[in-house]
Amino acid sequence: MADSKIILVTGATAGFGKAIAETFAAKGWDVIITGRRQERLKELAQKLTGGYGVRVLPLHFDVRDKVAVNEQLGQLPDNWREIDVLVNNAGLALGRDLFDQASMDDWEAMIDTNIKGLLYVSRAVLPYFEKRGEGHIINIGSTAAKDVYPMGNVYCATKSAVEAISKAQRIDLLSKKIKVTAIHPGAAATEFSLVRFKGDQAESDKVYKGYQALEATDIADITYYVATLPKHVCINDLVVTCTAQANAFFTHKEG
Ligand code: NDP
Ligand code: 8X3
Repeated sequence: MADSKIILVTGATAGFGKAIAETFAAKGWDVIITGRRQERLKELAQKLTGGYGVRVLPLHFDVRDKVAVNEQLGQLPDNWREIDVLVNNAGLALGRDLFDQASMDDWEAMIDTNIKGLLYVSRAVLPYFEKRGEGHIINIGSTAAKDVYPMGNVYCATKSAVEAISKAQRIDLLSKKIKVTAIHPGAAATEFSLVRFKGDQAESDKVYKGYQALEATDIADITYYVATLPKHVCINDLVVTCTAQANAFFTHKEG
């Protein structure tokens, strides 16, 4: 479709990113999907092209690898350069430990992914927005950006950084007509906790027990709403929790 729109979603192999790619494809958008798990990217690409007849460009790289980010995103094929929306979604928490006991490797992986990866991808995509004279960056933050919770230490810090970077991008890119939105979800049942607890399914299940957490599709629908507002309207900062959650500290659980 000559006039179809293009969205680039990082971390599209699971959770929010996958749901966002599906939601936009279902609305006829062409999608660039990225992640480290190549097989999952391939499967999703087949599903989206087969299901919705849209174009899909799967790009396989680690957002922590600055060289790979620039190689993959710096020279997109000509017919993929008119990107309308970038969703900086790839991210993770690793561990939930006291400050004096947490793993330094986990801290570094979160900082490198959630902060540096977001910066690398943003800078690689900006030239396309600048050439077009418009664009929209949607950064996935967290309620962890708004409040630091016990044993959340560096994960919360990385999401505070996402909030600060979003504000900085909005200010510095204002004259280039680039919208910047930070979406801050609360607890959502994705692979997030399985990753955080390093494959411990029982620990992950405990996080979502006794209440109905957000689902990935909730965030995908909200992202679609945010991305399709009129050109002169920009949602800057959006906190979204399930009804049972008041903030990063308080969730009403039953049973
Ligand atoms: P998932 O674990 O389900 O998905 C995370 C995605 O990020 C995967 O596609 C993964 O792909 C990708 N990713 C992780 N590390 C890297 C990396 N180094 N390079 C490239 N891609 C990477 O989690 P969610 O969907 O829940 O998380 C998405 C975002 O939402 C994260 O930024 C998270 O912090 C945030 N968030 C999550 C909440 C929740 O409760 N679920 C709440 C608030 C915010 P792959 O492994 O294939 O590389
Ligand atoms: C994910 C939500 O509460 O685990 O960012 O920090 S939480």
